[in-house]
Amino acid sequence: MNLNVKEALSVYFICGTQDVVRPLDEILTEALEAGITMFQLREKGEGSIQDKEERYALARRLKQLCSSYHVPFVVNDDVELALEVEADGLHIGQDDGDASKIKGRLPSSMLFGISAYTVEEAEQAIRDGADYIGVGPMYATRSKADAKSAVGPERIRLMRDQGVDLPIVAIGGITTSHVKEIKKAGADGVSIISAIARASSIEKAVRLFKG
Ligand code: TZP
Ligand code: MG
Repeated sequence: MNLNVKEALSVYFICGTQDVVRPLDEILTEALEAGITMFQLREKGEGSIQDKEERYALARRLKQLCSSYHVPFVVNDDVELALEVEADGLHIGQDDGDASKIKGRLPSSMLFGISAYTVEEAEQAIRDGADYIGVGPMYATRSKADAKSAVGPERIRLMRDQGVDLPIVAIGGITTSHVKEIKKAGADGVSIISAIARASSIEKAVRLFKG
């Protein structure tokens, strides 16, 4: 997939079955209809699907759904799964293994995202071959059990000031009211779980996130 990374990061919806109270396929369809620019399957934590076959079937189905809207499909954490379903991207955190080794296993066309909390982690992610970094949590979040303390958009500003020029997506506790300050700090986009997955109107939420 030949994609513009910064554009794809614009409204980056992240979700797993543990995050929703109605079928994920249905929620993702609404989000795609509304114009999300990328999707990440993050099947993780309490309530997530543990059965491998079931996880793979879910990933295949959601990848197909994203393709029909020409929206990149990214897999969180799981290299094997990303390779198996030929995902458009893989996203890993700081605890998911040696990033440069993981990068070496991916087809060159596969988008590679890394979460970075500090300037040092951002610089390391660049050396490891990341195509973008996810920075956060921006604000307090309930969607990640082991989330670190919130750093706010100032962290993105600091990274930009220190010369980090990779595409950046902000994450963590983001609502539609935060978009302006996050972009102003130097982010290329926002990534969101609950403010889309649990929105009373997904269409309206995505429209507001698009700005
Ligand atoms: N990484 C840092 S915060 C977070 C992840 C996966 C959760 C973001 O979810 P929400 O509901 O948008 O705060
Ligand atoms: Mg991870």
